[in-house]
Amino acid sequence: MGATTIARQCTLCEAHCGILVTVEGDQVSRIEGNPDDVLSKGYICPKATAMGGLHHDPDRLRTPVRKVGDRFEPIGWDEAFAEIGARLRGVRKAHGANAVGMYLGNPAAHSSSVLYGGMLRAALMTKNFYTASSIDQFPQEFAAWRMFGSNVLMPVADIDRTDRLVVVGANPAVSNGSITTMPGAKQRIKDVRARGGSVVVVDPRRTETARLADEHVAVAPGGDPYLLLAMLHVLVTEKLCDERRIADTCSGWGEIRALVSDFTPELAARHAGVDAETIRRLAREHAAAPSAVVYGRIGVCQTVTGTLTHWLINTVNTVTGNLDSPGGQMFTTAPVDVARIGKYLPITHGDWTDDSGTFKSFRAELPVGALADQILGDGPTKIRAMVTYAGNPVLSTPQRGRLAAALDSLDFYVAVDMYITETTRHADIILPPISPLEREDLDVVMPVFSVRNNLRYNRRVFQPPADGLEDWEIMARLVTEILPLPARRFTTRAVHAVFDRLSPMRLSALGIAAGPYGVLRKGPSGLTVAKARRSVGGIDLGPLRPRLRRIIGTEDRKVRLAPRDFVAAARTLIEDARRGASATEPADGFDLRLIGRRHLRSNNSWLHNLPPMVKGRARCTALMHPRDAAERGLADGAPVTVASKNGSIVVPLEVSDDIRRGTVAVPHGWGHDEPGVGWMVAAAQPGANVNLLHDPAVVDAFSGNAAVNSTWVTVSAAP
Ligand SMILES: Nc1nc2c(c(=O)[nH]1)N[C@H]1C(S)=C(S)[C@@H](COP(=O)(O)OP(=O)(O)OC[C@H]3O[C@@H](n4cnc5c(=O)[nH]c(N)nc54)[C@H](O)[C@@H]3O)O[C@H]1N2
Ligand SMILES: Nc1nc2c(c(=O)[nH]1)N[C@H]1C(S)=C(S)[C@@H](COP(=O)(O)OP(=O)(O)OC[C@H]3O[C@@H](n4cnc5c(=O)[nH]c(N)nc54)[C@H](O)[C@@H]3O)O[C@H]1N2
Ligand code: SF4
Ligand SMILES: [Mo]
Repeated sequence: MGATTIARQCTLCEAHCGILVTVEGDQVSRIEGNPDDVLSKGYICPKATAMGGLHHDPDRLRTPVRKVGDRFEPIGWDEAFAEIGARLRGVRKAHGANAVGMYLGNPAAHSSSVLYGGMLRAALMTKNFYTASSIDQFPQEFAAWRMFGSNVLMPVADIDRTDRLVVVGANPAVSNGSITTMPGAKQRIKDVRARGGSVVVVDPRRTETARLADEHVAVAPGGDPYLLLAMLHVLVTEKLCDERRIADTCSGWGEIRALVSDFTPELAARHAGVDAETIRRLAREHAAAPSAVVYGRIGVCQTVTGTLTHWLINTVNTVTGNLDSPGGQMFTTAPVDVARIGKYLPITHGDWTDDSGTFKSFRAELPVGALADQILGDGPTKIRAMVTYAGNPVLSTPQRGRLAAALDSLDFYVAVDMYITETTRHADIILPPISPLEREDLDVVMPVFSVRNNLRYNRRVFQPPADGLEDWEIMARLVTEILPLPARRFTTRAVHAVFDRLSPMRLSALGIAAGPYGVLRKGPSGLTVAKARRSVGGIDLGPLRPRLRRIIGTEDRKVRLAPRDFVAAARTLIEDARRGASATEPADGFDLRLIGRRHLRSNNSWLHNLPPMVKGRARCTALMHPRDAAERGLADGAPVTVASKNGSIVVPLEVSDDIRRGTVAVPHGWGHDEPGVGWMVAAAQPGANVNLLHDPAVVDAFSGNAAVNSTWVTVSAAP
């Protein structure tokens, strides 16, 4: 049988690298990088082959399953939807809309089906809506909302043109960039230096990215706001700011100057864990570079000062003239121009809270730390039924180890996922979408945060099975089951007929037609889906262009440098620091700070079932500095107990001077030793669930984002 090769993208992580998938018969025989891809230019990481592994994985669910006793049995789609509808409507009728909760996980954002995830969320009209965003980019959205008037306006680092890249709390050499999508990040970083620029990495660990840099600054975990405030002090007192541009484009400059006027690098040094001279030099070098960008990501999102830190990152870039300017922080002009639409979306904070009053809603969503208690509690918005879509919150979120029991206690739980995971094993019914290689799609989400404007099309590699459904079709069916339709037996068919005509592909095509390159707008390109379809590596829409004035959502159309509550919180931080106290001080006998880490062959919790992704040394280890290990009498490879006030786990120790003293790093997404999980390869090398150690109530002060890089632990020899 002849081989055929099909161009599409790997949709496992944000990079969405272009791949060439070679198929012989019904088998994927090879996956390579697509040199014609306009964004990734041939780069792929070792995970790309997992697109084939996933497709062929015998543990992947191919039909809906229903829990019978402690096992799952296949069930037909119609029967499944009928039961789900009856159960969800029953809970809503008896207890109201808030009694049905929904959790939406990360892979949902990797196909245009996410539009229908949003539709289901809207149909549910529940206050109990959660996503992985609140352990991820909430602080970045919050800072963007307050500074630029829209949560969507999270600026992207213009890495391909910058003269100076300062990476703070991100490891793009492994992650390939996030909210600055940069497939092949390693080469892009090398290129900064090759064209005469410089690269600095600010991270408690000497990461794979730090190894490519001119300089590694081993900041203390949580030390970044002190570092950035002191950099601003230097920029202000040494008059290194772009005053004209600030006056033209920003408000609040006076407040910023007053705030940092006496917060010297000497005062910041101990709290930042960085010496004063380095802080001074970082500020001066940022101002002196023709273009420069501080790029911050989840390392700093996942701290109690996440929003403040992202505000300060944006502020340092703005006052040095590097906002909305080539080589600095920029905004994309995506084919579906979400940045432009963003300012019309009403964003609110604190419209409601969880029943304990601890967590405030942000953009109509509650921080995920509230989830287990909302199920287990007995308050007015108690969750009695759940829908999860493409998420594994039992492993991916801190819940004091109570989420598994909470999910078991539900009246009804339906999961949309292709595996029986630590989370979905608690479901009454699991609905699996077709494999990613069976999907046709337009990539409309990732271009919103990519380093170049682009549009790329995903071809099907395999025809989906006759009875296979895509995520969006599953969502559409769930919406239909929830809507209060009269004469349901007759009307559902009509509703489906409407939804079928509104596939995400069609909706995206409309969005593109109405967008900045579309046929409905006058312009040179007349971008159409047909053109994207005809390309083998997508359509390049050019470098990022200055455009903030047109898309900014603030009333006076100026960048709000000094949101009052941010300034007040920063002032408290400064005053505490002056008194010697800071967010980075140890507490209660715990003496080590726990942070996370990612591996190139891993992707959150869900690629551990594919042998090529987990071969070799165990990867769920605690990384510790040799002197910290020696002080505790611990040897490399020995099992150790990592304990916090919330729990403990046992993992092998990995000793390395790549990590700052006083800090340990354990990756998340492991802990596959739960009974009844359906991924058998993963269960054989389970690792441990680091989120058992984190306290769900320790969050970023503004957005409620889980602050999992703030946990104090001890490490000792395992018994
Ligand atoms: N301690 C700690 N915790 C963290 C992090 C950290 O750094 N430290 N990082 C956080 C971050 S950034 C994120 S994004 C979250 C991720 O958290 P989650 O999104 O909750 O978890 P994932 O591990 O991505 O699980 C994805 C699930 O979706 C399923 N899936 C994959 N593709 C599809 C698909 O196309 N359709 C459907 N329906 N299902 C699919 C997989 O089988 C898997 O069960 O984890 C967070 N948790
Ligand atoms: N291979 C791989 N790629 C991925 C993923 C994956 O799991 N594996 N996940 C995808 C997802 S969902 C996301 S959101 C992105 C995330 O992309 P990145 O943000 O690049 O993620 P991390 O690799 O976790 O990098 C966070 C860095 O912050 C550092 N850090 C921790 N605490 C602090 C602190 O207080 N201050 C500073 N300055 N640094 C700190 C950590 O040491 C770590 O190097 O990656 C995506 N890509
Ligand atoms: S970086 Fe790897 S996992 Fe992410 S899209 Fe590219 S090939 Fe896939
Ligand atoms: Mo993420």
